[in-house]
Amino acid sequence: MSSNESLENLLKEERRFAPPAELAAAANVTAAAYQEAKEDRLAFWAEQARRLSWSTEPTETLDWSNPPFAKWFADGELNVAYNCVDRHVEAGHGDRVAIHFEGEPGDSRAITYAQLKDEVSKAAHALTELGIEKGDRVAVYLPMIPEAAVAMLACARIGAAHSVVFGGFSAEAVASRVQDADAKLVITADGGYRRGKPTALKPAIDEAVLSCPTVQHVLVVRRTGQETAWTEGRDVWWDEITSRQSTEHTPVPHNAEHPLFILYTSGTTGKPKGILHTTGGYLTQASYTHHAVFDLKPETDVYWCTADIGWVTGHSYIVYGPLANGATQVMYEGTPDTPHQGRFWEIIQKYKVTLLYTAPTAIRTFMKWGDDIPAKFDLSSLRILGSVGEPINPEAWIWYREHIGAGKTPIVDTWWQTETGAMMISPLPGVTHTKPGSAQTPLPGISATVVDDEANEVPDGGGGYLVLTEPWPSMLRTIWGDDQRYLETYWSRFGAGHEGSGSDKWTYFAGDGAKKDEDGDLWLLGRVDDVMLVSGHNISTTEVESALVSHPKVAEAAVVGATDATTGQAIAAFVILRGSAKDNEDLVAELRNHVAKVLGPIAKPKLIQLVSELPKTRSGKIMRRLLRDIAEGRAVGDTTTLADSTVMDLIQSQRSAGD
Ligand code: 6R9
Repeated sequence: MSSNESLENLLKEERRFAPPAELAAAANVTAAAYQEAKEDRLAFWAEQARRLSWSTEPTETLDWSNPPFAKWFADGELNVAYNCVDRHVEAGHGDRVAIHFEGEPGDSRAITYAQLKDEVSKAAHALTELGIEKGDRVAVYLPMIPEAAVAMLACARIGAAHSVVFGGFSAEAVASRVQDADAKLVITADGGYRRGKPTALKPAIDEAVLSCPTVQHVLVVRRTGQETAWTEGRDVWWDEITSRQSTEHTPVPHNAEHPLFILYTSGTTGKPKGILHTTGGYLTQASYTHHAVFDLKPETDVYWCTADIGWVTGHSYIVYGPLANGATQVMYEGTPDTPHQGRFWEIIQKYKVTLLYTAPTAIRTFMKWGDDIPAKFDLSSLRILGSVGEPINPEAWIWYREHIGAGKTPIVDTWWQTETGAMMISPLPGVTHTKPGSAQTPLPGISATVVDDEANEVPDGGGGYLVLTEPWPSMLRTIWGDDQRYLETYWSRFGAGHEGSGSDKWTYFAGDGAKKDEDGDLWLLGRVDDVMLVSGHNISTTEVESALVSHPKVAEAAVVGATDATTGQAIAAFVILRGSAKDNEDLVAELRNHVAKVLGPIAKPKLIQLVSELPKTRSGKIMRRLLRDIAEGRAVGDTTTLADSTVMDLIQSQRSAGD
């Protein structure tokens, strides 16, 4: 992309929503925070670090003497599990529910902070009995059950880094991650419930560990009770080993820069990157952002994040942020349509959920299922709605606000990454006048902007690449075992890390396209690899998708650029209709014209294919690479990270039926 042909500013959004007066009046964080952080960013973060209980208070905030390798609060010491559990019990909140667990088959369990402390303590002793020591790595491969949080906190407590791997990944995917981290222990379950039936998990681990010589034990949580193959001496039942441990466990302090976890992100090519997060800075920002962006009032709020624990959102906004803040939260094991398509709304009604955090992919699925489903439930407890994972299309944003938020709850569209560890760009619910589809403003203490190819900051109204221009507390520290790849992937495109740049400023390249609107607000436009070049114009897949979703008959759309002899790339769109909409001969023409009207004729898709599903990762991101394979008539590439591997066959058959 050249600077004079940067991402086009095609989509105009004029709607604005002021924060509710009542919320603004009592908000945890006000506009003053931006000013305070601007005056002295490091003092601001030092103050936020005081949200935590330190066994040794840090005297130093940031050590950036060896960029891009950061140290935050480097002379401080703390225990993350103590901060997430014990201190709430000591403060007299032991009877507060930490987790309302809702199993897919309908079983439920309420776990108080006092009980959580006992569970984490027993698990910490069990890990020690199994030979796990400070500095070791433990792989976690579990369904969405409370033991997943307990296992992570037990690792944190004794100073072993966890590496959580999605319960849906194959044996091969698990093996490569376990090998890369040299994990000594794998924690798994017999199985979990998904789509109404028990799904085995342990067989994948049995297969994976055959090629993982560092693994000494497999610790197995009993969830489904299904028949499970057993290797004597290696395998240990979780309930058997934990039940004989003491509920008292003294948390030992760890240095602020001690590794807390590794989480693998797939990346577009090559082997997965093990993103390393450490202790003090990570917990500071996870806790602060959860407090600020969800305006959490721990005494009265009921929070629910629908992410899986195997995704970074589950780490920062199910386990560490909310528990550090003493929140009461819902944890749900299953899928949104089991046993019926109103399951989420039923859960919100049952627990009177006040704060909901979910992904655009889920919201668009609910749009597809129809407005009448949420309308059957009492959702009046909700006061803030969050979104994460992908750009949220303006129409999906409006639908979320209207049909879930009764037309009045603020929507916080939170941009961040596995690498950033915690939220970076988001509205503040009591401050920001929100705009559908825009993440808007860097949070207090965060520096983000948009640059062109030559690393020049673009003016308001311009587009280019999202960059982060100052280090932040929860930033990744490196790629596990590969400092060089860390440098090359994130720090060598712009700024001081770029050869010959002449700049002494280190600049983090996020890999996302973005634009600044006339007010200077930020719009995220998807991964830069997904930007299309049509007849010399850069067009973002996100904007064409949003234009399609703004048509009343469309629920969801995925757009890719397919090689084209005349235009370089041609726009190909895969479209899912809303529940009530009917396909007819003119619809494709109508949709093409609609895009031309909203964005201009240049953005008119050459091909529109109606489909019933889209290929998505387990965290709900559309895998456009696979759709590009179809649009260009190639064999479909690697599908191992797909949530449902049958989707590609389905799309192929719908494509040939449409031809
Ligand atoms: C938290 C998470 C990171 C990538 C990121 C971007 C996309 C996430 C977004 C968003 C637009 C948002 N992304 N949140 N794009 N608006 N609010 O998703 O982490 O799985 O590492 O993905 O997700 O493309 O670069 P991760």
